[in-house]
Amino acid sequence: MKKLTLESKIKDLYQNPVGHDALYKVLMQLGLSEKLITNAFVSNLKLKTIAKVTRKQLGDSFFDALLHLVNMEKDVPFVSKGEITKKWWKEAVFYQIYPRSFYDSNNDGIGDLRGIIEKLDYLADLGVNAIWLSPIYDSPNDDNGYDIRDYHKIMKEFGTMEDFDELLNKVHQKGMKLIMDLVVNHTSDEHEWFQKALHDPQSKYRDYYFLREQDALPNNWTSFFSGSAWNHYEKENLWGLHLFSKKQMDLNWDNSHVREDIIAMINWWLDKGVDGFRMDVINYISKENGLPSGNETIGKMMGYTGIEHYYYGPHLHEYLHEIHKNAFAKHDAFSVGETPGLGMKMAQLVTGEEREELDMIFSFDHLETPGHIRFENYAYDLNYFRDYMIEWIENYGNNCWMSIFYNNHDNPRMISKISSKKEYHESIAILLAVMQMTLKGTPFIFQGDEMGLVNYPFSSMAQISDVESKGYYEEHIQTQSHEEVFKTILAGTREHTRVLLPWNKKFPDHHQGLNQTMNENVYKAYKELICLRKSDIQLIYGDFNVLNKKKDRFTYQRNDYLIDCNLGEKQQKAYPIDESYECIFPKKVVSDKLQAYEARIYRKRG
Ligand code: ISL
Ligand code: CA
Repeated sequence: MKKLTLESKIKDLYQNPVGHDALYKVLMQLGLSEKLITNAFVSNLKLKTIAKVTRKQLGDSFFDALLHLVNMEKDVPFVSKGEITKKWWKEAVFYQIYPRSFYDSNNDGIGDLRGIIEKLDYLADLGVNAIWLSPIYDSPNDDNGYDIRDYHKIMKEFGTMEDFDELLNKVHQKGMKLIMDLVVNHTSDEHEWFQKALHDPQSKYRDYYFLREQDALPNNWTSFFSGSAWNHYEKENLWGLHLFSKKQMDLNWDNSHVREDIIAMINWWLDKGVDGFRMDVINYISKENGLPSGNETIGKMMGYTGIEHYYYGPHLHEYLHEIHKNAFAKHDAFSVGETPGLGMKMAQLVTGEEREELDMIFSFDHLETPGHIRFENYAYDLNYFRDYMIEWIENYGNNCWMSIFYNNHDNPRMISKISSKKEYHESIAILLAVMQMTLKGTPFIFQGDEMGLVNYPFSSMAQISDVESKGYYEEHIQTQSHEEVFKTILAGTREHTRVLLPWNKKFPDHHQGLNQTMNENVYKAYKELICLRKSDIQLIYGDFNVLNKKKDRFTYQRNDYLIDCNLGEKQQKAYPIDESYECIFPKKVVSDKLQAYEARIYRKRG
């Protein structure tokens, strides 16, 4: 990859994978077409020319910061058109369990491992064949287990290691796989390593974290959970870096002992028999040497200052490869990285199979319509989801493989984002399921998707315990009224997907009064669709051809299958189908019109 300078042109920047993803995101956010920068005039503009005319808006050092970032990537993605390698995790249907709110077996208000064991038949009946467990390790729960105190112990409220072993055994007996959550960008401040690091200057653990002895703040980085990313330890006179909460201290991956210890821990779990890991914010592990302050303009654009120094850091590829080689490859284990901020080209550089870094990633760019943020009350546009899926499926390459999901424990429920009108919720739920099970990629169902769950009607901050929402509230209540802040919290809070699942029994916890129930029609649809997906390899490795992508419409073909989706409220004429096709989902179709949010699947006869 040639080094970019201010003399380089827009087209050079767009050819660089990091530059490409950054520009692409900006275009999307501004609602502009890619054509704008691929046209001859704009694409030949020199960066210094643009720097000159945007200096007032973007500041002096914006382009220097951008060039520094893009020049860190030396490789170009390889995009294969060849055959797809077959893997179990490409054929599986995953189900994410957030243990705290999945199923409470002993009525103490907290979901637990025995609860999961009890519900394995339910999951098997639904048809899922792989489970991702959000963290179940020992933790003081500042961030519900994403702050790990001991990687080798089970969280007390969730049960014991015996319970875990039984769970793993039973999952395997049912022919399912189990992946764990791996949170290694940071540990809890109560982890033994951090305690030693903080209290003993001679300890080898001091360099396991980013601890700085100085008067002034080490840099201007901000935390994802509001405020500075540095916590000051008065007694020890030290600053400690935490990209997330004050109780989640970032590990220094540049220290080879950190990497060795983490890799040993990963192997310990893999030796136990777990089938892989979902790797929490794994693209943040390599931080720029010296932790330089972030560019203020980039900080404002991305929402977090300093992010350009760690979301695609200098040693990311090296460390991912090291983990792969020394742990995953040995066990033939599966990895899916949670990688906020990575666009498609960067994703190709971490998931291309020839690179031996990660198997798959979760990209998040489809979770909000561009121009909007999670903490905002707006209607999500499914036309954008369609375009995003087409873009990725057509260009990601056959050496890469996508994950397909709408929900997780960090986001409000997708159905509510799409429409506030209750009468459409069931159709939307089924439409989402149809696309998830027939598009090219691996589906990750989040617990409750199959029940058609929507957002929870919280009425006060007292019902919200999430550390992110609490930080958000404290920060914004300084300048806004309670009503205003609460409205945005209601739109974006992670609490929506953290309420106990409504298994039709009473809930003794703070979510009492839960008025959601499981929607049987949605459950049946999921079950049928999962079964269909598993019954025919064409729906996994088959081709993908778009037949109609007009407004509010998504019609596509996967070899013998034709999927016709209405993405809006207005009735539309169904795709003209001849005798050679039969409608297999839903079973009974009477009209030649697609109703609001209706989705159909046809299959070639014979
Ligand atoms: O919710 C977010 C913060 O604004 C997301 O950006 C989220 O923090 C980000 O996707 C990383 O998420 C993961 O790591 C966090 C944890 O709180 C999330 O639950 C986890 O999924 C820190 O471990
Ligand atoms: Ca319990």
